[in-house]
Amino acid sequence: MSENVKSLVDVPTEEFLLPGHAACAGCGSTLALRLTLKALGKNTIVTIPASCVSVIQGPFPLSSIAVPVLNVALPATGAVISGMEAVFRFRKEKRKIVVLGFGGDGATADIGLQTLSGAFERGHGIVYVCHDNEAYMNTGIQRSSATPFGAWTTTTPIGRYGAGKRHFKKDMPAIFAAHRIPCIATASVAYPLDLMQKLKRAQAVGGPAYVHIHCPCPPGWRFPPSQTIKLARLAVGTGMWVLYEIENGDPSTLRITVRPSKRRPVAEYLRAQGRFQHLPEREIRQIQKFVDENCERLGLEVARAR
Ligand SMILES: Cc1ncc(C[n+]2csc(CCOP(=O)(O)OP(=O)(O)O)c2C)c(N)n1
Repeated sequence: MSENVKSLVDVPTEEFLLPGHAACAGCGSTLALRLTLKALGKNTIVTIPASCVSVIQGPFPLSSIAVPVLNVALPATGAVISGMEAVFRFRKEKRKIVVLGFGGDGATADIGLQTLSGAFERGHGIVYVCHDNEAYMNTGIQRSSATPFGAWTTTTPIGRYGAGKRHFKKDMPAIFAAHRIPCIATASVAYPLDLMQKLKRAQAVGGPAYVHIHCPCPPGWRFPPSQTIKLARLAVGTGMWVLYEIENGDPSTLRITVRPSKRRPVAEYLRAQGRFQHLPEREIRQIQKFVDENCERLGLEVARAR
C-alpha cells in the first residue's frame, strides 16, 4: 500500500467499515470513519466513546467495523488510548499497531477534553480523530462547544426561549496546537484524498497526532441526505472550515492544504441548512466577520466572491 494518497490510484482498496452499519443516510461521521480506517489500515485498534459511531458500529456481537473496537465511557478515550499505547511500548510490540481514538465533538471539545489533553501532554504515540458534526447528535441534537454561532439545537432553541446558539465554535486545533504535539490537521469528508493523506502523516509521525474532520449531519443540521458532500465542500469554499496542517504547534509551519480560488459568502452555506434558517441578516454579517478574521489569522487571504 502506498504511503502517499495523492491521487485515486494511491487509495487503498481494502475496507474496514463494512456495509450493513446503522448510520443515517448521508452521515458525514460514517464517511470520516470509513476513510480514516482505509488510510490507517488493518493494524488499527479503534477506541470509540459514546457517540453516533458507537451506535453505527452495530450491536454486540455484530459489528460493521473490521478492526478491533473498544467502546468506552464518553470522557475516557484519552486515558484508554494512552494506556493501550503504553502497554504496547512496554511489551516492545513488534507490529506497527495504530492506537486510534475516534470521538465526536462532544467527546473531544467538552466531556473528554481533560483526558485527551493529558494524553497529548504526555506525548503518547496515538492518533486521535474528532468527527465533528457540531452537536451531541446521538442523544438528540444538543449543543456542544463546537456548535457554530447561531445554530438551532434542542438546547439552543429558537423563539420565546432563544435565538440559536449565542457562542462561537471552540477552536480545538488551536487548543491542541498549544500542546505542541507533532501533528495537527483539519480535514473534510468532501476532500477524501487530503483527509487520507493527513491520516497517513498522523500515523507516520509516531507522536500524538490530532485530525479534526468536519462532518455534516443531515438530521442535525436539517438538510437532505443527498447534500452532505455539497455542504462539506461549501464549508471549505466559504471559509467556515479551513483545511490546514501544523507541526509541533509552531505557527510558522501552518500550511493550508486546500485553497478555494474565491471565498463564497457564508450566507450560501448558512441558507442551505435548516438549523440557520432563522438567522437575521445582522447575525449573518456577524458570522461573516468572524470567518473573515479567522481566515486572515490562518493566512487564507483569497478574494471573496460577491
Ligand atoms: C458522562 C456522560 N455524559 C453524557 C452521556 C450521554 N451521551 C451519550 S452519547 C452523547 C453525545 C456525544 O456527542 P458527540 O461526542 O458530539 O458525538 P455524536 O453523538 O455527535 O456522534 C451523550 C451526551 C454519557 N454517555 N456520558
